[in-house]
Order: sequence, then C-alpha cells, then structure tokens
Amino acid sequence: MTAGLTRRGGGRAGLLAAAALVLGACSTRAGTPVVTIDIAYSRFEPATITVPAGVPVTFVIRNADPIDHEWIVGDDARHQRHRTGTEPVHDERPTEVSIDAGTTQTTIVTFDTAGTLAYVCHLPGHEAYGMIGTMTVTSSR
Ligand SMILES: [Cu+2]
Repeated sequence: MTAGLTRRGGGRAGLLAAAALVLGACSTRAGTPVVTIDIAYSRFEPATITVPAGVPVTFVIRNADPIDHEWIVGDDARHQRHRTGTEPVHDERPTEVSIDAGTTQTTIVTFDTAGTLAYVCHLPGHEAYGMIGTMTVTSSR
C-alpha cells in the first residue's frame, strides 16, 4: 500500500532513483545496475535511461495498465522489423519482453557497445501514441 502511494506521487523521484541506481552500480546487491521502468497510461516512466555497456543490467518492468504491453529495446533496424512484424508474444529474447496487464517482468540485458537505442511498445497504435523511450548506453563506468 505504502509503496503504491509513494510510486504514484513521485514520477520524477522514480527517475532520479533509477539514475542513482545506475550510478551506484557497485553498491547494488548483485553488483550490477537495476533499472525499474513503470508503464502507466501507455507510457514508459522513465522515458530516458542511461546504462553502462559491458555489464548485465537488470530491468524490472511494471505494467500498471489494464492492457498488455511490450518492451522492446534495440536500434532502428530492430524497431523497423517489429513495426511490420507479427510475433504476438515475446518471451525468448532478453531484449524483447511482453508484459501482460497488471504484471511485472524482469529481464537482464548486457549491451556490448555504447550508443543510443530506443525502447518501444510495438502493439498496434502504442508507439504512435507515445510509448517510446530512449536508452543511452555509455562506455564509461
Ligand atoms: Cu503498449
């Protein structure tokens, strides 16, 4: 109950907390960054994330909506494939996650190279609505 109230009250605080977790990677329990992404009203929060390359990053994706969503991270070519794709469910690649209504999914991704990626929900109409975020992968620790 308390956690729900806290989360609802502080979208910005959540973003800062996620950034702090990334920056404080060495102090997390597993020794790797943990990033929490909330989905509500068909939006990703935060919509901008920075993570380090070369280490496993744990993403905890929480879908508070009453409808299903996806979280697919990658470059332009990957997103172009998904815009025209027909795969209904994603559960085999760590960079492609289906998050059913009201559920939380966790995935661990290691980004090999620095660069700018996007994370997008490719269910019909969701990207156009604004369900997209930017992931900056940095080479510095
Ligand atoms: Cu969606």
